[in-house]
Parts: sequence; C-alpha cells; structure tokens
Amino acid sequence: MPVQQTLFDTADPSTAGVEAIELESGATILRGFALEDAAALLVAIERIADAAPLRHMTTARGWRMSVATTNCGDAGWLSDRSGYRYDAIDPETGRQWPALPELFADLAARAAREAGFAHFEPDACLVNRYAPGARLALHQDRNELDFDAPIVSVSLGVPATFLWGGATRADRPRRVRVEHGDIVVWGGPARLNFHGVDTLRESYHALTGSVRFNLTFRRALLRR
Ligand code: MD6
Ligand code: FE
Repeated sequence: MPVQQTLFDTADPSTAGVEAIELESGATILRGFALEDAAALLVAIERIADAAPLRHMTTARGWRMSVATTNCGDAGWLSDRSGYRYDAIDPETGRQWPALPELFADLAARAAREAGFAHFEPDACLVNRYAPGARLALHQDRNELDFDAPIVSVSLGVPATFLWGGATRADRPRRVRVEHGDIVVWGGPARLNFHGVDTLRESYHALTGSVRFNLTFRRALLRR
C-alpha cells in the first residue's frame, strides 16, 4: 500500500504542507509541487519550442510517436530508425538544444530533494506535448549514463493517467492520476522501473487548452 504523508518542512515555506505520496521505495508523487511555477514553466516551454520545434519522432521500428517532443539542456533525447540516444545537437535545426532555464533546474533539484535525492543537477530536459489520443507505451529510461541520479517528471495542463510499472515488463502497472503541477520522482531502487502514459482524454485546462505538457529531467551525461 502506498504510504501517504504530508511533509511539514518548516525551514522552507515553499514546500510546507506538500503532499508526498510514496508509490514504492524510491518513487514519490509530490502533489502540486510545481503549481506556483506552472505559468512561468509554460512560458519557458513556448520559448524552447520556438528555438527547437516540437516534433513527432520515429521509433526504431518506424512508427510515428503520438507524443510531440523537444528538449533543452546539454543533451537531448532522440528517437529515430537507429534507436534511442542522447545528442547535444538537434538534428532538426543543426544547432545545440536551448539551454536549460534556471527555473527548470532549480525546480527539478527542489523536487528531487523533497523526494530524498539530494544534489540533483539535471543536464537534460525532455519536453513532451500530449494532444488528446496521444500516449506513451510502457518503457524503461535506460539511455542515461548516470543511473544514480533520479528522474523528475513534471505534469502541466490537462490531467493524465501515469502508468507505474515494476522492474519487469510483466508487472501490471498501477494507474496514477497526474494533474497540473504534480511531480513524480523516481530513482534509487525504482530508477529502472517501467512506466508510461495512458491515452490522453479530451479535457480542458485554462492554461493549456486541450493538451498536457510533461517535463522530464535526467542526468544523461556523467558528471565531469
Ligand atoms: C511523460 N515521459 O511524458 C513521461 N521517457 O509523462 C517519459 O517517460 C519518457 O517521453 C523516456 C523517453 C521519452 C519519454
Ligand atoms: Fe520514461
């Protein structure tokens, strides 16, 4: 059973009363943790997408992904016919990915700390846009070189069902509703758990209309 607790960190008023739900050892949902930053995050996403357009990547098997993706940071996640990898250059523009905004890195580090992972310094942020009907199949995040660092996943806009699986593909995933401002953090013993996003339903959010954005922060490259 999930452990539900409300953290009262009186030393830090910005996280006082954050509802933290432990999915399992190493995996936590921080309800509403990004709410105060959400509007600024969406403005930053717009600027990132102006410089590095959201695009539907192709899977190794040649399928067009329903999710539209771009990146910011030193390394960007890519999928094409040759597989998954990180690259410093956006193949669409031939330029480096836009820099990781300070607000992004700061929020990701604060969320990671709240979930028990101190000193998280992300170097990669995947930006996903889900329109109604888009989904992300169950998978593991294993293209990163640093598995000691957690994954921090920020939900913005319309709600979605996050699929939280286990260590093997055969483990039946739990269905977890994620809403605007929620952050899921997983690392340590849960770092390689399978996860995905169920087909997005039609709904409306005042800041994003019918779409959901997700920011996924990682440490893709090894610390220098
Ligand atoms: C999400 N994305 O979009 C979660 N992982 O809510 C992922 O888990 C993900 O989009 C690896 C590579 C691309 C992704
Ligand atoms: Fe993933």
